[in-house]
Amino acid sequence: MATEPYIIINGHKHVRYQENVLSQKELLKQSQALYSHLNKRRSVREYADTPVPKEVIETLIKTASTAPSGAHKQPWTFCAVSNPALKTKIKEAAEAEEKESYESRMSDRWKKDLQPMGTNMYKPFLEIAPWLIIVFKKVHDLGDEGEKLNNYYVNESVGIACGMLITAIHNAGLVTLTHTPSPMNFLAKLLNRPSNERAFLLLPVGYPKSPTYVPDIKRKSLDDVAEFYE
Ligand code: IYR
Repeated sequence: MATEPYIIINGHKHVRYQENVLSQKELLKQSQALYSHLNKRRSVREYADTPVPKEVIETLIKTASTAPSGAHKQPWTFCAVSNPALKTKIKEAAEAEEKESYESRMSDRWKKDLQPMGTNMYKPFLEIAPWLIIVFKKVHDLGDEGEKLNNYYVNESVGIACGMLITAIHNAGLVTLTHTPSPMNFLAKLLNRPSNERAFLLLPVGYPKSPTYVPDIKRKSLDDVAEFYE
């Protein structure tokens, strides 16, 4: 039987999915190769000021934007900042919030949990990294007349897109960090974002400073994170 290039379901066109059927041996090889590659990823807080071409950042953002999302609404905006004056403003505002957090908002227990990571209120990477990608979630869309249009599972969708962005950054040979200054509303102001957008995550992107040291953490074993029901 000839396969159709597309079919219609409920009046909507469905195109044929490009299948990629691998042997069991190939499945194992591919899954192990990605695991071994991603297991080398580390959050890095010290950056070189070496430039990264804009086209690379554009490709990383396009990759993140392939993420699945509720009703395919793609409820995100990725703001990529390389402008030095703007990076300085972001650093100053983030450090002001972080100072407040470290000095009064965060509990002693929280600060104790963070001690092995060596974090503090100073965020020099916000100026040194060649790019900052600030991810905004769209709590709703705006129609042509400014009316609110629903988005669905916004946090899940944007979280998945951020995971794919982090993967893409690592795969490109660059490093990043999931920076969450809190509260983050200063980012929407500094970047003039529309009323339907809220800052979700800030990711510096660049080469690591050489040499760079990261905390000697261990990842949980498969047994610690998985249960199988066969
Ligand atoms: N946002 C603060 C504090 C912080 C919180 C957690 I949870 C971390 O894993 C790391 C840092 C900061 O950026 O320092």
